[in-house]
Amino acid sequence: MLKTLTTALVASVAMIATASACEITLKSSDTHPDGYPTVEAVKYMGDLLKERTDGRICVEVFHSAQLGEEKDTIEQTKFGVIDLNRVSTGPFNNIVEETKVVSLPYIFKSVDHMHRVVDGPIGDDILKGFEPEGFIGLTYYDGGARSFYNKVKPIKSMDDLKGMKIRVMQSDIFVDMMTALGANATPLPYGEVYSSIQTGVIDGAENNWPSFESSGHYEVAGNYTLDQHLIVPEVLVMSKVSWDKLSPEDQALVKQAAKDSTPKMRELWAAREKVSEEKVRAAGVNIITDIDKAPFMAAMDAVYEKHVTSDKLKDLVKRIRATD
Ligand code: GTR
Repeated sequence: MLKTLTTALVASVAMIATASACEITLKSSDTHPDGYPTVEAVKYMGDLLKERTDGRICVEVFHSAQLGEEKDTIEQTKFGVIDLNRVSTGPFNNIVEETKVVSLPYIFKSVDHMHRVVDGPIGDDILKGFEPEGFIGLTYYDGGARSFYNKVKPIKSMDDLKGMKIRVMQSDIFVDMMTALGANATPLPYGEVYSSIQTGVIDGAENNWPSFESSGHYEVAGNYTLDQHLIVPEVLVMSKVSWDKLSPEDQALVKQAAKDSTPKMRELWAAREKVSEEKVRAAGVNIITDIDKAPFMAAMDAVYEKHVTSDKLKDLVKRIRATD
């Protein structure tokens, strides 16, 4: 008994010592479960930061939406309640105008094209758009290509989508995208998708392989059509409130550690995409690959017309299209 108590005491003293070694602990949010590439990448960033500051600055990742759904955590980040947040650029569309361009359907020719854009000056210009809204855009992560899945029938053409209730991320662009495709858009938080499909509130949703798999959505939506209508990058942002509390030297260290976590994230992403695809296929999901993307692409003109109206966005779209 005494031995157990002593061991417990030693363990807790050790924990306090470790915890107190961090002068600053940055609280970070992620909707995905532990082990998911984005979660692991932010942990990696934290390891780099800890190492580079001799244990002075640490990062604590709250995965699995422990701090809330993306839209709510974005608000909390603005107010400095959450320091770091890893989210899709989608839920930022109605807040940071520049993020709209990377959420446009079929704007990128491929994931490689998206990398070339966000890794260069266009990506930097978009990140700058976060600051006036109370966020520091630190770096980009990958979100693969998003495709439709549903529990009703295999979608092989736009006709099949007609009238279907499809969940989208909470952004006007995605609502308009679904309308242009003839479906009924249902914007919902990510955490509500599984039960909404199960109970028939919606017929399906859309996402990449790792999200389709890790969320378990493939268990309730057995048809996955690889139309790849969206390649939406993800971002790691910091609250400007938290950022302003750091010295310029520490700000530079945070920024660098974030940037350095992107190649690691991409490596983890590539591996996870394969594993997730294997798991979904093994579960017997009907994967539809023979799909003509041209009509889907043509329908998107309406979305561009409605959303790419300011000179700023027109210029960004032009520059993205001029990037090889
Ligand atoms: C995932 C993305 C999440 C979240 C989710 C969604 O691909 O990584 O950040 O945006 O999609 O559909 O809500």
